[in-house]
Amino acid sequence: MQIHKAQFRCSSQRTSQVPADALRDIAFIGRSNVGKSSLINMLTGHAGLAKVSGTPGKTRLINHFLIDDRWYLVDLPGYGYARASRSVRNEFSRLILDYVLRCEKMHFLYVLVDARLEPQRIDLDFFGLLGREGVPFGIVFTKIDKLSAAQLRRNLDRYRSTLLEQWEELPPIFCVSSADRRGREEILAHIEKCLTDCS
Ligand SMILES: Nc1nc2c(ncn2[C@@H]2O[C@H](COP(=O)(O)OP(=O)(O)OP(=O)(O)O)[C@@H](O)[C@H]2O)c(=O)[nH]1
Ligand SMILES: [Mg+2]
Repeated sequence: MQIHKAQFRCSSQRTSQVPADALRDIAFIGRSNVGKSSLINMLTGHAGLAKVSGTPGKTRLINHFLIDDRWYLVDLPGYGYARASRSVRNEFSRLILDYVLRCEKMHFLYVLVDARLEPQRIDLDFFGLLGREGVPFGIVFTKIDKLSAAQLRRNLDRYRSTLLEQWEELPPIFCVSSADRRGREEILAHIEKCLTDCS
């Protein structure tokens, strides 16, 4: 799939404010600073579309980008930003959970994890929740340009074994770098499949 047109549509503070049309959302979520906004810019080929920052907690709202007048790519706030105050953290979690678990537009969720890190409790718990709630999701390992091929293989093996302690079947797994654009075609092909499978 190619993306020809990507337009910022709106930022929502709550699920009731998301676009009311019938177009489907493909959303990106993950811990703060994992590279959600960078990946959205890389996939769309628009460098400044989603705001990227070295400071965690940059994306605070549900951002909808209309793609080729056909579907929405959604940038969500990061979870688990330890330095945010408790009330801000709670507000983020409420916003995220309400959207992810209850919004009918939400069609497929890519959960991003930093390929350099060992499996983090907060991500594993989140996968568990998605599984229990029946939310369709995939895992995207980010920033793979910061690892050698051998390190990446080792980290992926470790991650898969951890997941297999709890899951009988693994969700779709992708590896990307927004720096060198690796993984772009695979994700775009998967999005296309998600959009056509259930149309
Ligand atoms: N080397 C490298 N750096 C990356 C990659 N993706 C993101 N970064 C850097 O990581 C930092 C965070 O990127 P963002 O895209 O803003 O992360 P985010 O997940 O949207 O962050 P929040 O909105 O704060 O939750 C920025 O400094 C990016 O330049 C990547 O694939 N490779
Ligand atoms: Mg962001």
